[in-house]
Amino acid sequence: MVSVDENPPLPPGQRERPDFPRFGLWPFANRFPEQVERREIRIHGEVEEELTLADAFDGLPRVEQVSDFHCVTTWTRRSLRWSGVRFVDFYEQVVVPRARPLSGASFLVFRAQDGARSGLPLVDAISPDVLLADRLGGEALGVEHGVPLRLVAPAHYGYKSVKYLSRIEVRSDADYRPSAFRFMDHPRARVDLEERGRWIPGRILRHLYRPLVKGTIARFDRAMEEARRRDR
Ligand SMILES: Nc1nc2c(c(=O)[nH]1)N[C@H]1C(S)=C(S)[C@@H](COP(=O)(O)O)O[C@H]1N2
Ligand SMILES: [Mo]
Repeated sequence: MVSVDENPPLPPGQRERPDFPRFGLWPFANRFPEQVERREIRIHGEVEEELTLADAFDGLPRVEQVSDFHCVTTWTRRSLRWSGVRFVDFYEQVVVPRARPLSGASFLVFRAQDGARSGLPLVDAISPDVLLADRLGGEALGVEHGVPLRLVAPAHYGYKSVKYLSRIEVRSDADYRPSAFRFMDHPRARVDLEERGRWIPGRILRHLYRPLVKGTIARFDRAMEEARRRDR
């Protein structure tokens, strides 16, 4: 009998969750996007032409992708259905011809409307499974998950999948200030290699992070509730 493995094993140190909680570093729980109407994005840094695009998707083919999402604190949500454009299409068809990155361009820093930021080597960012997404599960992204635009980089820990994305800086080095302490930000953060952070091995970090999950989710939930009450 042939057995089909419908539930491939989770990456090292991860545990599955049935839900997809709003999540992040504590200071970001109470910060929200200022503008949710336009998929506007600014390209700056080591480029010949800095520019602001009114619509990052302009003319690019829309794609759907089902992928798992892995937070560095060890929770995984499987099979999320994203819709958006491939980051590689955006980079090659918009950023390269219009902003014209300088020859040494090798690293991208992603910045968000809430002040969060993280970076990825260009080689990782142009992997075909990296998306600029504006829809999740057949619906427009909400404030919980990154309206109006977020990065989705499924092979990397969740902190690389910047929500409320508003700026992309092109660099020739990986030197940027991450949202968290530097030891918490690995320049690549590949899930399969358990690159949770730098200097401290992922196998150790997983035990330090796991106890933080519950409280963080509660804090982000509470902040969301308060924001909804304010807006009513
Ligand atoms: N702008 C922004 N992007 C962010 C964060 C954040 O707080 N702000 N948190 C990161 C972390 S640690 C994770 S695990 C995911 C969580 O995505 P979700 O809130 O849509 O579940 O977003 C990432 N991107
Ligand atoms: Mo995370």
